[in-house]
Amino acid sequence: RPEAAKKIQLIHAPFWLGGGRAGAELGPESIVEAGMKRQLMHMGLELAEEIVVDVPRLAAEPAASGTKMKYLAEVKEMAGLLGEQVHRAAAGGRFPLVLGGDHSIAIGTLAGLTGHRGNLGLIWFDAHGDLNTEDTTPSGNIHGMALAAAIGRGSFTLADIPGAGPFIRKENVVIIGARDLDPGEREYIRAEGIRCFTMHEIDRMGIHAVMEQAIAIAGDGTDGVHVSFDLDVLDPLEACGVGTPVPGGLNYREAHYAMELLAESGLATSLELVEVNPLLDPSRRTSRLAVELAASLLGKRIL
Ligand code: NNH
Ligand code: MN
Ligand code: MN
Ligand code: MN
Repeated sequence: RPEAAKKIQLIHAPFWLGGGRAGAELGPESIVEAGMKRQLMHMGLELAEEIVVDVPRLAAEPAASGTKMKYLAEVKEMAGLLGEQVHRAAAGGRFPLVLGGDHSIAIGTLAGLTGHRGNLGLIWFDAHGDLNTEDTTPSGNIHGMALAAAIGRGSFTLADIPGAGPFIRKENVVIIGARDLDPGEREYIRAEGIRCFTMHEIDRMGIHAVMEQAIAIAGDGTDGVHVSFDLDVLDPLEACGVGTPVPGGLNYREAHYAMELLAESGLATSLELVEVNPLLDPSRRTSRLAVELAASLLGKRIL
């Protein structure tokens, strides 16, 4: 079990420019409306006053800045502002629970976390690899480059964000649930030996064995583990409210069981939930799932 009930710091990062599809900026509010605060308080967790980061919300067409990376200036500004809040929360002993926003917000979250912890492990739940660079991106969307930035691959990295600490060591990174990797990402994963449990490995080994290995890898010699949870890791039949759905993802129980094992491990020191786009899911089921998964990671048990 996680050590004695920690204080949770909810941080909203209402940002969509990294994913290039409007609606992701409505994710944080939608997740709170779906009952995040009620749920956490019901579990006896203490909540710090929630923070809404004043991210750049509107922008003209991406500036022709001599880069293929769309909205790079806005992403940098967002990451600096978010990182500051995440660092403050972590340094204050609170558990940062960051609500996105598209996955580029992870660059801000990780800037803040690495500013506080020198040796962070990272578990990346995602249908995608998010390991593209300016040179390999098929879309120019920076959410597809967030993990690359975290480990120092490419021309835009954590080092470009004021206050960021060291890159995450590749040896302590795990990707879980991948099923849509771009050619440059596959090549990089193979060449560098990035630990990537694709849906194929999950089918073969089962989610229990995958999570045991993932926890061992992310926890090996690290002083904290961040869980970056892209809701598109779930099967679109469970969670249709994401910008880039890919068939064949985690089912409801696999995802919950993964969170429950993380809770048992007591290893996770922060969580972010990203890519929820309520415009694509009038039922708001995806937002409710985000609440339930956070609860499971934070120690909610069936019995
Ligand atoms: N790999 C594609 C890209 O880089 C899609 C990324 N989309 C995501 N990533 N939602 O998690 O553009
Ligand atoms: Mn992602
Ligand atoms: Mn510090
Ligand atoms: Mn994804």
